[in-house]
Amino acid sequence: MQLVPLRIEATLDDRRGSERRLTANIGDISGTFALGPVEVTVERTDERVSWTVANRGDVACDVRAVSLVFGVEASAPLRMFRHGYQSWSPCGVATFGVDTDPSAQAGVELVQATYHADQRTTRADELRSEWVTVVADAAGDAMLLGFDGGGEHDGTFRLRGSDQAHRDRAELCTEAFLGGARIEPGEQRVLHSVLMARGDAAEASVLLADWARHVGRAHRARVTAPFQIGWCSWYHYFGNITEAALRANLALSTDWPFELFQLDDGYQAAIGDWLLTNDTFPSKLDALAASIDAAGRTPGIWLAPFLVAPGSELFDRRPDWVAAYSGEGGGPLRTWWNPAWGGGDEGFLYGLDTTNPEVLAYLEDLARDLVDAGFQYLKLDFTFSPSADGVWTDRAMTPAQRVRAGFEAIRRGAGDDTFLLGCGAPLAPIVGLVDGVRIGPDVAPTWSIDPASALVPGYAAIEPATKHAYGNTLARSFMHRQLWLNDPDCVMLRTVDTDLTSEQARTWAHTVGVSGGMVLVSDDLALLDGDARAVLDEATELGRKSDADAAAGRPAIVPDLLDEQVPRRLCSATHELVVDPGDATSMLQRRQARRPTSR
Ligand code: 9PG
Repeated sequence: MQLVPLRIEATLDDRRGSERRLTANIGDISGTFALGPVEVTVERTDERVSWTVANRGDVACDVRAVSLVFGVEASAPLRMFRHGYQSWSPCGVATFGVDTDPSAQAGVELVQATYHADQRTTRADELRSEWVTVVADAAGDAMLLGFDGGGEHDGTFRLRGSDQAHRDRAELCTEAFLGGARIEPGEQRVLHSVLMARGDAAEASVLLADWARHVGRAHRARVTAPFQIGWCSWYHYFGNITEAALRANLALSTDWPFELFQLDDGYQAAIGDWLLTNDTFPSKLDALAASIDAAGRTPGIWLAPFLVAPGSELFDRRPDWVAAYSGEGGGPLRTWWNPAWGGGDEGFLYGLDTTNPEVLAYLEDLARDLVDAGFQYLKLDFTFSPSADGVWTDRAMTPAQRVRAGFEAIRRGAGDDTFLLGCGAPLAPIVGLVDGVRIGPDVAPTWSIDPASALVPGYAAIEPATKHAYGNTLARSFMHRQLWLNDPDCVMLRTVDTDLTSEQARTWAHTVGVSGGMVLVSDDLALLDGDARAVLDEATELGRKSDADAAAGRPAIVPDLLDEQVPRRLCSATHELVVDPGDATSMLQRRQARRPTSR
């Protein structure tokens, strides 16, 4: 497989909301290229493309994206490992010319803003991957391309047909996504380099682990927290959790090996009013944390720090703290929709403006207050919110910088010793700030759903289903302990109040175990018997071994990552799990030989 440099493209947002595309043809990739007012310099060595973008004009320029476009010389069919933008975005292999981007079916910007860096609909023939990708040809030659960071801007790889006449001839765009960030006259920005590595399609997950280790080291990934075992209130009680139910589970947890005890969504007075409890929680937060602490567990709490409900006290006090919609009519920027949360405006939630220093000070104080109340673990959810297109106070900041600024503020307030879990989180911008990251969609007390029943066409795989969490756990196993601790989402142990069979529950628990990721139980403990406990013990025993290997630089690998839409094999140093994703039957085998260690 060869990548032949063809063009540089720049997309500028003009003041009226339309795009302006500029192109420069290139022969030798290294050089300085003018695209209207924009100047791009590129330097390529064997394994790396370094580049910068500058504004050489005399007026400010809103740069949406800058891309290097390569022609792909390879034998068809081409396969692409699609890595998703945030925690819940589906990941897995797709075939060029066969599969499509979900946005091409949906065309719903609120949804696309949630699951992708660029919320605009892709071209019809396009496949995209965020931050990193592996492309493989028919001969099994594979190439990894990955940005060497993500704190300054997002990075998107787009595999698309070259033009109307040659749709089958593929081009690969490596795109620095700046989201319309304003670049002043004379200003130059260094872009994240693109790293390239070659290998065998069957070793894709080893290539990915090598990339993740490199990026993790370069950005001081937080990878030293102990192996996590805990309890989370969400997947049995959901929003109906009460203080009484929380306390009942705490009392029942005595004989369970939980270090963490985490309260999820349902305690808060409103989205945005995180320090106030609602009627179902008569105690204040500090009293709840004290009870958890007295039981010998680490108190954990959920919040969606960058969202605010129109009916909240926070919005009432500071309506000027939200970003604005840039389209006709303006108004507060809606970044999520969940009528169950209440709060007026038809269930829409607004996005706090993380480019406003006052908002950052509020986030820092909020995190400090939660830690002072006794919580040493914060689950930070729906954190994609600052990435949406809109009018933000500081127009120079990219979406990635807006996300990172919010996390930085929370880390400042929470201190170095608090475990931060990113959820619904854009992955690339938060390396070095979080200890753990949710790496897949929500589990549910059911294995799979009918894709035809999807709420949003094309986006079935984001809906809660244990199979969806399973797919991402395999696809992102390479990240564990290289970039953070992976949270595959909770094991589902109960055998009543569930559609999961005990074999499906066990398959999922074994998947979590072999992945080495965090092991969280989320059942009403009153429903669990000795068999459930045995499954948890199997998962934690598998998990501790796999986790220790990941910490030594060898996360679990997936030999069929580029062969199957939903992979079937997950291998730690000691075990191989083989799963039929159709019905979740599985086989767990002890491995004979240790696989070769990577670099
Ligand atoms: C609390 C929950 C739990 C859960 C989180 C998150 O795409 N969606 O519509 C969607 C809705 C909810 C959701 C994820 C995705 O769940 O992952 O663990 O904390 O919030 O509300």
